[in-house]
Amino acid sequence: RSETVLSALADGVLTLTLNRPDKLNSFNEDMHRALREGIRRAHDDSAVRAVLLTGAGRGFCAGQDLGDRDPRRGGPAPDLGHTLDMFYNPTLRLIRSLEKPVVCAVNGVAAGAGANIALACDIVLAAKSARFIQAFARIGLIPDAGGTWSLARILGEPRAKALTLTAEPLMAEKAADWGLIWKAVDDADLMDQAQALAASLAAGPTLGLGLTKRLIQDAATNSLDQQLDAERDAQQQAGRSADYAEGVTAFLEKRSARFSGR
Ligand code: T3D
Repeated sequence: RSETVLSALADGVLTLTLNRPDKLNSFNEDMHRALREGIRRAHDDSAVRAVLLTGAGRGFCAGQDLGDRDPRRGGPAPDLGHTLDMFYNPTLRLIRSLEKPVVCAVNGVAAGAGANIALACDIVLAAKSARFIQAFARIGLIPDAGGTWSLARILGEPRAKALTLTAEPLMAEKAADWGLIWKAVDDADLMDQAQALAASLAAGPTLGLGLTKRLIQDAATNSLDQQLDAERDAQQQAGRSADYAEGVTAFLEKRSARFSGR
């Protein structure tokens, strides 16, 4: 049986490649489990200092494998709330709670939950030919995998509603113009740029980067007072790290810092 998620660790970067290219890397249960295991490993393994998520073949991810939801097979209607609880939501939470940077290289179409998993990552690069499709309305579902949350938050209601109610594709360059992703890059350059970015993050001050990620995420729901307190606590922690001492020493010695991630 072929692996549904390829996993490779090099230079502190754990690369997770969704690997059901014949189905545009849509999710079956096996791929759900494999992706979740991959991100759990990133939580648990201190050798992992950044994650790079991408897809094999011409697509990034087409969301749920609809072949596994064929109503023509009969039987009761599927319990989709349960599958969100079992599969999509834990993965989303693992990505957001990982105190290490997650780079997503969207190599091709990202549809349904596939689009929204990409948007949950910390820095998203997309090939110019890639498109993001909130495909749910085409099949009578609502945008899940955090889509209503991230789209409303990043784009505001007018664009979030238009994208989700029409299911119109959004090309990568426009997604970047709208601030939904970090960058759209030439297709041929995508993986080089994404790998270089992930490698430079993995060589960074991991503890400080993890705290920064959490602060930015928490800012949306914190008051300024709460956020100032959270910054104080995080800076207290960062100030005790070996990487802070190294960063300042390297500056004073006019050389590049060699961060250990601690
Ligand atoms: O169920 C739950 O647990 C609830 C959670 C739901 C989360 C969701 O993600 S719901 C949304 C599910 N996804 C979709 O509705 C997208 C379906 N796919 C498409 O609309 C199109 O495939 C794309 C717009 C993504 C790409 O179009 P195109 O023309 O580039 O490719 P294609 O020819 O449609 O697809 C290529 C192959 O992949 C094709 O197989 P074939 O004919 O070559 O054997 C196609 O059937 C297969 N494929 C693409 N998406 C899926 C899929 N097979 C199963 N499930 C898919 N989602």
